[in-house]
Amino acid sequence: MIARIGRTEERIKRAVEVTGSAHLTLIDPDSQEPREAAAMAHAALEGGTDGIMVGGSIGASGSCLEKTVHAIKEEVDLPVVLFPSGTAGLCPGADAVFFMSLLNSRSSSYLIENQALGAPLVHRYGLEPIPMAYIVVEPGGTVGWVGDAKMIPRGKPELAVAYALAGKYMGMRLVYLEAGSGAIEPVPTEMVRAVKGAMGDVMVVVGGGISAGNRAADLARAGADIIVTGTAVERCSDVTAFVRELSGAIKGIK
Ligand code: 1GP
Repeated sequence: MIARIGRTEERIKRAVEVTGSAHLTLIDPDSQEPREAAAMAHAALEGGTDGIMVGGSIGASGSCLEKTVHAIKEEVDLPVVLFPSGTAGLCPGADAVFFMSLLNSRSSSYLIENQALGAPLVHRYGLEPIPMAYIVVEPGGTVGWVGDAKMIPRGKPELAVAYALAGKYMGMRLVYLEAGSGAIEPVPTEMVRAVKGAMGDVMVVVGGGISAGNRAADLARAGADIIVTGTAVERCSDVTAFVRELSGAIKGIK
């Protein structure tokens, strides 16, 4: 039997097809109380975000994770996708999980071991697994350090293309170019352009350090299908206005 694309992946894909690029809001459950996270998700929905990712490199686990997912699901009718840094980042109640392998990690733990240990939980919790190649680019931030990544140099788009193609050939339907949460500079546009050029139908997700609409627009124009913002949403004073600026800047640009 041929594996079918699940409902949540279909919803995200549809958002990309309709407007050219989609926006996902990343919420770290360790950064605020569950009800504040739900309020943030609500404000992001009003601003035009297409889905909520829940995860973080440190502390995004246990009851704080589960309560946050529950509160967000109660509050908004948006796809809620887990973005785990390991098995502890899994919990019931979300719609889906980005089932990722950090392809440029030096550690088998982030390449396959967490995935093997987490797979039975994904099954038990009824989460929709969305297969994704995760590639960390300099500076890489906390996730680069925690994930023991051999980071892709910013001036070497061909290395990012090589890893992304490997992910595509292994059947991953999304590739995520990650500069690290709070990065000073997002992934370079030339790298995004080169990766999207090689990816075809595979959706290219870009995150890390995207702090303004013009930056998001440059990345979307270069080929990013999905723009992820976390830190800037957390720090802004008006989530709805900020997400509206970002999603307005990327939608319809391609
Ligand atoms: C981190 O790519 C995400 O994994 C989002 O990064 O927090 O910098 O928006 P920011």
